[in-house]
Amino acid sequence: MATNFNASDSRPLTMRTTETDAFRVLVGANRVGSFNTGIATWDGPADEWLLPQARAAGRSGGFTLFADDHWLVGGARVDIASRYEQTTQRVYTDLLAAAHGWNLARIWNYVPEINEAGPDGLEHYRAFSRGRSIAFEQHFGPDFASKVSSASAVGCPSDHLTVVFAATRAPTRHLENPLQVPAYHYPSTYGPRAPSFARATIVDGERRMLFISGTAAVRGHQTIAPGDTMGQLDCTLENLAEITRAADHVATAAQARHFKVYLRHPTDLHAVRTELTKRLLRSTDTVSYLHADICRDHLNVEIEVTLGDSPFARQSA
Ligand code: 3EB
Repeated sequence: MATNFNASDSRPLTMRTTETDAFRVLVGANRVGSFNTGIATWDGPADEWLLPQARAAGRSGGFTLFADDHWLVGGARVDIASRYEQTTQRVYTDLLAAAHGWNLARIWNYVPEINEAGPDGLEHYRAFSRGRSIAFEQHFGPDFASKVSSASAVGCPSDHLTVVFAATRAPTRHLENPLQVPAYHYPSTYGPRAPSFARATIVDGERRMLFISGTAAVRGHQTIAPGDTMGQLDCTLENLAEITRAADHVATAAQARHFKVYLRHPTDLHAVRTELTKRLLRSTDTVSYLHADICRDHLNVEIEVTLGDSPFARQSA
């Protein structure tokens, strides 16, 4: 039988040899859901445990679901099979069907070889963004931008796309950062379809929560301090301060704060951690430093935050 090996088949993937420090998303009672991103954890917890009181709630399309009375969390881990746009569109069509009747609050995307180009020359992140956008448009119609939630999309050393979402019965409000062009309005120089996410989502439940999207050195729509990690960190911290202001009381009242810091280069860990410890972090915060490519290839650092005393227990197992 003839076998065709394309470029991505022959490229060795940097899979981790140990499972212990590959970052995993765990869901539900007894961690019944487990989604391994393959991402190396350099410091802090190597997992986040979502909805520890949830029960398994079956499957929908590619998603395994977990639920309690107020929240629905779903995870899918699918072979990307070098078809980024089609695979992403299918996964998001499944996601939006699974979350029907709930309010989307947060989506985490772990995208294999995120900065590599596909056979047609389109960067994988851009193909991913295209598939995601088409799925949103088909589900919500032309006004879909107002429906997108907070999110992150980073690289992962795997051949599987991992997508995890959290949706709620409570009302949600999606926020934008006044210093940044909404991602869904990025010009087409960044790809044929703009990324479908909001800068943050507030959940107005019994206990309020704030999900801040992956935040990087983007001002307007432009990349700031390309290739300069510490310059990018300054801009990222300003962006975080601004979106926190936009969310007002929710952020400042929060006791529990969970950070994930994605770094492209191992050599940046020490300086970034030192700076964040000095300028941002409290002793009660949970922080994981993770090795991941960022969706624009000149970006070296991205930070996401989840705030609120929540049913999301985010600590080491
Ligand atoms: C940016 O501001 C940086 O495509 O879901 C941050 C958060 C970024 C989410 C996504 C991308 C995404 O454009 C990248």
